[in-house]
Amino acid sequence: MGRALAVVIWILTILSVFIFACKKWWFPPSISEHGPALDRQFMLTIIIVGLAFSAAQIGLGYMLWKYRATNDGTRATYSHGSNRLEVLWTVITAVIFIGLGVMGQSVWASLRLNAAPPGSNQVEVVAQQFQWNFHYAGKDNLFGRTEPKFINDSSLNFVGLDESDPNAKDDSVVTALAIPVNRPTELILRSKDVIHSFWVPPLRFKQDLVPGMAIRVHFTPNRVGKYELACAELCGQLHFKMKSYMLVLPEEEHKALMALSQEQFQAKMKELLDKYPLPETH
Ligand SMILES: [Cu+2]
Repeated sequence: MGRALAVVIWILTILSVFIFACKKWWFPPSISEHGPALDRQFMLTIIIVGLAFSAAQIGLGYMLWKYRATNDGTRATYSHGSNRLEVLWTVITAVIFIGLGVMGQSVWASLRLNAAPPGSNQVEVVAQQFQWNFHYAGKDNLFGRTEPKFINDSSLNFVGLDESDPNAKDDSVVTALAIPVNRPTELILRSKDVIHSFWVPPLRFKQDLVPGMAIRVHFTPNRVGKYELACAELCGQLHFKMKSYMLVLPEEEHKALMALSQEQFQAKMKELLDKYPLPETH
């Protein structure tokens, strides 16, 4: 029985490692400047934990095999183990995991803790059950004032835009995100009700939207196209419907879009969403 269990554990180990190593179910290609650094960090982590996992499972199988029940009458002996070894592998594990955390935090922090570069394209994002609202500043590059008391879903004022503010005149609010390629974009993320999560896998970006907070994040997409945008937080019954698209547009096309009025913007957005196909999945 001990031998059989050992073999099962080894087979499971090989299968688990194979699932990752064959890369059949893997990330879509990166479309952001920080993507490759994040992928490198991910690979480093997966290789190190993969080695630790394999060593632990092979060792577990070996112990099952070696100390299996036998009929030769030998009695089990007690071992207290080794305090020195305990301390050693605890320290090694701590160093490895804290080290990986420290290495990874520079990419993470550069997108979240550092201010966006000056001249970044800004979009205000307001999430709600179960819809994404993207608020664009329009031609004047100034966001109209928003206030919770102006929020009125039935008259389609999802973000609470103050219509009396002159800066709001050229603003647009649509349910899809359009940003320029090769230029930093800053998102200001808010939620009206519960926690949602902005997630575009090829962008290598995921960030929660928390009620009561305006969370600023920034990134630079470097490939034109249409990408799926999902809510990655189970936010209610219709959570699965909370999806949209992110369009990464050539600079000129983006500029032309930003100059349009709300209705034209909406129509043009529809046209662009039809124009760009989703990337092929492999
Ligand atoms: Cu959601």
